[in-house]
Amino acid sequence: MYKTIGMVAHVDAGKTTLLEQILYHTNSIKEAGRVDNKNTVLDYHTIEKERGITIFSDQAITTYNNCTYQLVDTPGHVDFSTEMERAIRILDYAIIIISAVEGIEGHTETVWQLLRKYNIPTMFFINKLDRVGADFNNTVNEIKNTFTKDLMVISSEVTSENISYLLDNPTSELIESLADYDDDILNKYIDGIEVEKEELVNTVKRLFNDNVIYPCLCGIGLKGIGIKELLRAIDTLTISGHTDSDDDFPSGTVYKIRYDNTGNKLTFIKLHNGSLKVKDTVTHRIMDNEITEKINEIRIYNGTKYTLCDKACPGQLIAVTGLGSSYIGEGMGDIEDYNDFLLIPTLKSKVIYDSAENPKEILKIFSMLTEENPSLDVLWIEELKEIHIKVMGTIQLEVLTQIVLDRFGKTIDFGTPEILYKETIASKSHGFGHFEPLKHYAEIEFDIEPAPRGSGISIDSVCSVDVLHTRWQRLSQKNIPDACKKGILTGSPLTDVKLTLTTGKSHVKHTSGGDFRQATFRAIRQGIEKVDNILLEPFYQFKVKTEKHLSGRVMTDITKMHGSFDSPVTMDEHVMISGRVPVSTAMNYPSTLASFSSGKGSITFVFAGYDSCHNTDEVIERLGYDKDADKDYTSTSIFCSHGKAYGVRGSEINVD
Ligand SMILES: Nc1nc2c(ncn2[C@@H]2O[C@H](COP(=O)(O)OP(=O)(O)OP(=O)(O)O)[C@@H](O)[C@H]2O)c(=O)[nH]1
Ligand SMILES: [Mg+2]
Repeated sequence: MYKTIGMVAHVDAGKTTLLEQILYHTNSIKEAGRVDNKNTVLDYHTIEKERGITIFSDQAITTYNNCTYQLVDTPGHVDFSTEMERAIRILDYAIIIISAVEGIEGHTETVWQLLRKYNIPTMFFINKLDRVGADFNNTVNEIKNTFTKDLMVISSEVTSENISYLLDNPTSELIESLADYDDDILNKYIDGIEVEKEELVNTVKRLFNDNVIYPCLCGIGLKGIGIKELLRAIDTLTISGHTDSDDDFPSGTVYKIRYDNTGNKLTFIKLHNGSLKVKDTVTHRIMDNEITEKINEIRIYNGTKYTLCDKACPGQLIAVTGLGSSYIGEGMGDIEDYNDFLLIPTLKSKVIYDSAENPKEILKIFSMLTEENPSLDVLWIEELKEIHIKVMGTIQLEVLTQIVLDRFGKTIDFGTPEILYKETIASKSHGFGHFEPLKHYAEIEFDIEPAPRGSGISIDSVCSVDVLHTRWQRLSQKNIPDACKKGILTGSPLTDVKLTLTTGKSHVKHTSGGDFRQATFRAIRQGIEKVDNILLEPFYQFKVKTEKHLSGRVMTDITKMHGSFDSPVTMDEHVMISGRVPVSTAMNYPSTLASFSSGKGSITFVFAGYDSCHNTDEVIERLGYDKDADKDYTSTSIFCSHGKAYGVRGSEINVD
């Protein structure tokens, strides 16, 4: 039986430390290492040891009560949150760790949203009870007020070093809380009948697995206090949702890609069903093609070490060699691919390298890094001969510089990160595209409508298959994401639009696959050129905590940054101000705040989607995109007359 459990939280909450203690308490390691001593099972990369933070999501394995636990550590730093989101998607359960001193910090809110989006049963562990200022009750209340009223405290602090496990010694408070969710317990509670321990545990287990309640435990990760209780909760409240039968057809998800030092590609797969053996084949579906490859090795990773195995079972996390065409988010068997990540970079940066370097070599390195972290989305800009990548923040750039030096022996740098803008349309339009150079033919039309903020691009068709064959419709629709990569204001990607294929034409003899790509690009361009477009910029949801007397200064600053805020909340000598602010103006505010508050003020950011840009004209002028000079994204349709092709500009075409 395999269960995958992830540690998630804000940076420094104690995830890696807690995971190390679980390994120690389940006899997987003889001594518990410490992050500060750089000797933990995870955080083994040099770069993680040097910085004292987790950067890569890695796994360790332990057994407890006849069950194999695959423990996944995730980075807490915002700059590495795409790595965290990829890990979250393969978890059976999550443990959110919250420091009893700092309480809920910004990034943990993002983590909570992701866990709810992906429906992952979640426990809380209130940590660092040993530190001055630790307040268990306060933290419980904060979780209830911020995240969920359905928190169920199942271990409590007797003294900071002595934890009571409430599923053994239930308090009347616990029974009363559970009675809100279960009629049997309610009746027993009303009639004063004792609830049997088994019923109690089973009820908590059912409600937890159904994502109805969230058990909460506490302790001191660093000193191994509260770990026994946490293990008991994990053991009794979690189930292995995977079938034990390995007769089923294998299905799984690729959740991680890594290249080892010898350039060997490792494909990390969570196997959901069936079994996978060495020499089995895997078929990748890439565009319209199928590529079949053979598995050479199956590795079971435990920290930096791995063992080889011949056969993997359902629920297992494995790394295989031999698959050159695998990609993150790939579904195997009857599992669909996914690439709908919630966390996306808001910045882009140019790779700067020595002119003596071959750009192709550098591009190859970043293509490999993009395979490992698709959010980098490396882009080669042919006109400028530049390599661009997308990033979450400046720490990520520092780490990438070091990775490229350590792994590939190349010294590189990055240009100042710039905001990644997006564009959308202000009103409904209709686009027409015709592509008919000699011996080619495709025509396509779309209704193009604005869609809600954050909804991205959605695609539909109302065109009958008698008018345009499914094959051509599919081909056209498949090219929409590429066609939407550039808007007309700044050449930034188009988003928040609904495209409905209304009609189209093909030619029995002359239409080839690429023709519908050409017609689709032209139709979308023609449609968006007819209406007003809106420039969008990324926003942060922010939370500032500072001394009361500085609240005026903070609010003035937020206004100057074109942000908005809710009424400040006062707590003792402090004030909390939350609101929304453009990433572009707030990017450097943490250091400004640290300086005028003498290090006592703090600010946390959570990505809050895209909205209308506060300085559209300035950005359009600065980016200087000339839509009419962009040959790849033109609204000009190509017609043919008497064997001669000629272009008609989009503005001269009137089809509604
Ligand atoms: N006092 C005290 N310190 C703790 C406790 N747990 C962890 N720490 C310390 O907190 C710091 C951060 O611990 P980590 O385990 O690296 O935290 P993390 O959540 O893995 O951090 P990231 O991976 O960077 O997100 C280290 O200095 C730990 O020694 C605890 O229970 N009490
Ligand atoms: Mg860590």
